[in-house]
Amino acid sequence: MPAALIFDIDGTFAETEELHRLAFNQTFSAFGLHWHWDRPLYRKLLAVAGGKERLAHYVTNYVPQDAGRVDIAALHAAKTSRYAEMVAEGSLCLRPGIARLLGEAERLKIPVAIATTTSLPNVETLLQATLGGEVIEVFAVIGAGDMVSAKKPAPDVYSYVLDRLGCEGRDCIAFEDSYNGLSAARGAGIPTVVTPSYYTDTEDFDGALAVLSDLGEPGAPYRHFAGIGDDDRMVTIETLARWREQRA
Ligand code: XBP
Ligand code: MG
Repeated sequence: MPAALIFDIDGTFAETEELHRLAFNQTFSAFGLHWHWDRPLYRKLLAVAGGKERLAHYVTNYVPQDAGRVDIAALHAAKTSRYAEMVAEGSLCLRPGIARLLGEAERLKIPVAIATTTSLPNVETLLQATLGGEVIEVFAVIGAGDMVSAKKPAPDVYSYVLDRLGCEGRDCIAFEDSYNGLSAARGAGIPTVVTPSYYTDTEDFDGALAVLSDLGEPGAPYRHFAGIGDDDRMVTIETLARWREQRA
């Protein structure tokens, strides 16, 4: 059995990045800024993990003339509120297999945790909107946002979560959707299942335990892209245990 399952949020739990992009653009308008992040630009900007870091990168590299007139922290706080409002309205759903695997882990008493770049309020709102109720208590540890100083692809958020779980990386499984996320999890020594998302589908996932279209559901198997798992149809605790053994 894996000692714990550690999930990324953005792109892995749900396809959130279009909503983040929308929230950024609405915030720019509200602040009177003539900035607009279209999809091709946002794809490039996503190389920088973290909203504040992404904004700072954009100002430096795309609109240096505006550097003196923007407060990145204020802009990001407003974007976070706007994003939370949209998530609370129910515009997102969980990707296939997420709720099923969480339920299975809970039944088998396998701890589940979160390791994400986005801020804690965003995680809470997303969990509330998609899983409802007191679900946040299901998670043994949540590593989010500025709880660590170096964001993905640095391994810090995964190390933070492993410390609090009291687990070794090699005994757990991480779930990620991006190159940055895979690098962070692997940097902490965690075998990682990658389910690429809308903005990350062309990235390099070398070194992943498995690369799959999603975690699969009964009657809707995942598509296998790379790594282990080409004979299976759904990611379950049993398949994860077997994959870890085969890889050991
Ligand atoms: C996701 C991110 C996040 C979101 C924005 O990375 O980089 O920054 O785009 O969230 P990952 P915030 O899925 O690898 O954790 O604006 O709240 O930072
Ligand atoms: Mg992600």
